[in-house]
Parts: sequence; C-alpha cells; structure tokens
Amino acid sequence: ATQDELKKQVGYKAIDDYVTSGMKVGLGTGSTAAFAVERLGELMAAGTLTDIIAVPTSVRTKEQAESLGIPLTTLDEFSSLDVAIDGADEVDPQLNLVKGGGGALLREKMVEIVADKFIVIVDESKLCDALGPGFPIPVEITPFCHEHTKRVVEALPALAGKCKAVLRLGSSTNNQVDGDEPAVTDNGNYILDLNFDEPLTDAPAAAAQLKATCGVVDHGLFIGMTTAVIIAGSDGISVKEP
Ligand code: DER
Repeated sequence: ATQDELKKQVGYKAIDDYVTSGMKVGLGTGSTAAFAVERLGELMAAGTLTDIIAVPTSVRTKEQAESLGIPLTTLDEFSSLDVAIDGADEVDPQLNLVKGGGGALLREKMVEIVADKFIVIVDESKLCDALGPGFPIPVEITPFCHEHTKRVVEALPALAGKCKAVLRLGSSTNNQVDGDEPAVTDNGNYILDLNFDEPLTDAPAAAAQLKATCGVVDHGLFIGMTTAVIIAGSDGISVKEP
C-alpha cells in the first residue's frame, strides 16, 4: 500500500472506532488528519453519524471541515471534547510525540489537551526509538527578537550543544519551503525547528525548559498526552496504548 493509502486507513479507522453520534470532536491538521476529516464528513453526510460538533486545529482544517458541512465551534464554547484525532511527525515507544511539521502545534495542543481521548494516527514511518534526530522539533515563538530567542533556546540545559535551531521559512501550511520570509503560523508567530544529531535523552525536561523560556509560545513535544496510536504498516493496522 502507498503511504497515502496507509494514512487513509488510519484516518478512517480513527473515526470508525472512536467517534459516535453526539460527540464533540477535535480535528487535527496534516495529510493524515485530513483523511479523518474526510471520513467524518462522509459518515455525517450518510446520516451514520449525527449531532457531531467539531473544533478544528488550523485554518486549513477549518476550511476542509466547512467544505464537508461539518458543524464547527471553538474551545470558547466547549472547554472539553470527547475525542481529538491527529497525526504526528514522530512517535516514540512511550507514545510521546513530535508534532508541528505542519505548523499547527499550538492549536493542536490546546485542543488535544482538553480532549477526553487523544487518538494519534500514523503510518509506520513515524515510529522512532527516541524523539529528536528523525524529525526537527518545532517550537512556536513570538516574532519579536526571534534571533535572541533562538540563542536562548539553543542554550537550554536539556538542549545545550545538542541542537541547532533553524527559523522556518516559507509557507507554514506545508513542509515545502516556498519563500525566504519567515513562516507565520495561524496565530501570527514564527517557528524554530530544532535539529538534533542525537536522540533527546530527557524529552520531559526539554519540554519543561522550552515552555519556561520567555518568547517561546509552545513546542512540538506532546508528552504523556496520547490515549492510543493507530499505526498502518505493510503488515496491517495495529493500535498501541501507553
Ligand atoms: O503538523 C502536525 O502536527 C501534523 O499533525 C503532523 O504532525 C503530521 O502531519 P502528516 O500527517 O501530514 O505527516
């Protein structure tokens, strides 16, 4: 199966297995989450799922959901959700994640933290032994003095000497660099991508230190948030729980 077919399998399975009528659903961002949104729209159009209301995690997910007629709301209306479904850039053995490849990490984390269940959907290429080298860790920062913030981040004890922070350029709505201006998130912020040569030894410490850094809005380490990961691989689909 192609990677797209694997993404479709897990996106569809997440809706089929974890969403029932009447639920409040968080909709993730990225190419895998887009399949889950597609399936939700399909089952609602068929009348299989009713009374669903959803909170999107990005402008582009909002636009996709609107195009499918999925009723939308915000966390200002509902401060908790029944389930959130989203992709990931990396999944470690403890089901901690790196997210933010698509630049939506802040709204994703806000939505997924308040969901009773957070279902992660990945193809097997996202699995890793340890977070860090396989995918740069995105950090959302304020634009003000971003070079200063970059230096402060690189010097954090949990990261010192292990990472090179690169300001993300081009469109933040996809992983293609299509310009030489800084990428701007839906929230008007910039993104640093932290490139590691070796695995993060203490992801929770790195997460805490990043969050405590003045100028850092949030980061793409999703620690201890995962309810289950649905994985599609060449030998079929599996579900892992922490
Ligand atoms: O940017 C994000 O957080 C996305 O969810 C990303 O982690 C996964 O995107 P993909 O499904 O397109 O690989």
